[in-house]
Amino acid sequence: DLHPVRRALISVSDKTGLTDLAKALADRGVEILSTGGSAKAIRDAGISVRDVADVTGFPEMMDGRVKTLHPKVHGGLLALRDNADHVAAMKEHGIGEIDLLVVNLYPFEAALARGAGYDEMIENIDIGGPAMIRAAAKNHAFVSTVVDVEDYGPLLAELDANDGQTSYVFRQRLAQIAYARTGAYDAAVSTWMADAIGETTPRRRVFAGTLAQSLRYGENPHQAAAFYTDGSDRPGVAVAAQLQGKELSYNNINDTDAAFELVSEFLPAEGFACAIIKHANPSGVARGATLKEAYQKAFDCDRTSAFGGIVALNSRLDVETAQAICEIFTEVVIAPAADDDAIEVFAAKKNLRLLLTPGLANTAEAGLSYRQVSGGMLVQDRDNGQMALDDLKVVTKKAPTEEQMRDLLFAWKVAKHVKSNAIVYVKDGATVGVGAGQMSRLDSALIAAKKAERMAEAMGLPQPLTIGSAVASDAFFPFADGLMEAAAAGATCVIQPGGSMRDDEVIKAADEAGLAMVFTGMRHFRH
Ligand code: 93A
Repeated sequence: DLHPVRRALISVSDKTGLTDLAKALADRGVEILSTGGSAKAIRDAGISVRDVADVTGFPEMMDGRVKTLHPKVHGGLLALRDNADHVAAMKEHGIGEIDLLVVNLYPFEAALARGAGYDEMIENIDIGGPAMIRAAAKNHAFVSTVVDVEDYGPLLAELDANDGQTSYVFRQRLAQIAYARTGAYDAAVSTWMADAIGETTPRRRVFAGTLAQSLRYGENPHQAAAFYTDGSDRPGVAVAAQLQGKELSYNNINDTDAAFELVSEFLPAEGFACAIIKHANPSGVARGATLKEAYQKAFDCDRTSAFGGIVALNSRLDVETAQAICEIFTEVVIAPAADDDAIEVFAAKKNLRLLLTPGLANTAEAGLSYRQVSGGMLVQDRDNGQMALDDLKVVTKKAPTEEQMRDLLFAWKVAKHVKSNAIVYVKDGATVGVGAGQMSRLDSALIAAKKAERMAEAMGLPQPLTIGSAVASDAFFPFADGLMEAAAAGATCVIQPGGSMRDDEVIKAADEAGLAMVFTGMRHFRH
């Protein structure tokens, strides 16, 4: 199953390592065919090369749109060398075998990343390249297909180990990589087009990413993992610049994403905000008159859980906040920007990663979210639901005061980012109890209140901060019990979607307990 490499076709946009590869191939007696720019670079390096145009008898034309789309190329890639008819056809039409294809495609993803216009994007859609890659990879029984600069070294090593030949297993592996590349490439084109024409429905979409990072392991050390980016320019962990600290782990990336999406709910124009995340749920979220105050209030919600957490900030990190963060062990800090002296404070903390993003994420922006299940993928619109004061409906005799309303909306925004069943108590612009991920809403209410009690004890407060708080529930209270638990914990106002069969019962219980309650009419499940 060894097959010799006698003739190679090289056509690359990314010229990295090109002349070294060409030289190494020429030194091994390989004849090189190549397209315009690649051929020029090879020739300029003093290496012998033949133009594809010379082979096909056709010049490259139409701005290069047609250069390798020719039977002399595709026949040479696709012909079965052990099939008499194929061999006869090659002979009859003067087609020479191509044993090695080295292609990297027009940089569509790079054009996307720099925000190129429609026409430029169109010109960056490679046609001839993927056609050759797919042809060569199909014929991996004989042909080696290299689509990644990273595989130049292994290719040469393979040739040297096998006296100028490649093994079947090696070609198979290259073919699998080749189809991953063409698949991801077309997925990027389709996804770009969907955005360009405003197609947001989850149907008829394709998903693929570009490998951004091989991770040391997944959620657990026995799981292998990698991080793929989808080329989106949405601010967040994927596009953030890491200023210091070791590589992010799988869990870090997941938690940092949760932290940043949450803090992005709070526009800097409306004040400083901070979210601290543990295991994808907030241990605390707060606003503050200063960023440091926001951090400290978020920290105070659950000082125990904040240890080893991920801190997301909605504003430029300043030195005072950096110093406060450094008082406990923190895994990651993500912010839109940072002052030089704040960066200096972190520099002493080698294990802390600082990520800077180009602004906050737009939480109202349309987009898709997907998750994998056994046998498939679930795709839906991103939860970009927004709630303004005017959208709220007061359902109790008592209406919330302006101050309560502010806390209710704050609690609602946080609840959107807490795993269901979510119960969030808020007081004075800070969470004071978060109940997450319980199978019963009542349990979430109980746990959040319990945690607030523990914090009050630890901080030497006369009573838990849930006394006089606002409470949010991500979905309706199916019964009055959860609501009554919140009232028992000291909540005085409630925000929830409403829509339960027993809404009347729940409203009546709220009135009897002297609570003010508003309905949002919108649910924020998050599982
Ligand atoms: O415009 S194309 O789709 N038409 C082609 O026939 C074709 N053949 C190769 N683009 C084509 N290519 C691409 O040109 C390759 O995939 C590679 O990215 C690029 C190399 O061009 P050059 O050697 O002129 O720099």
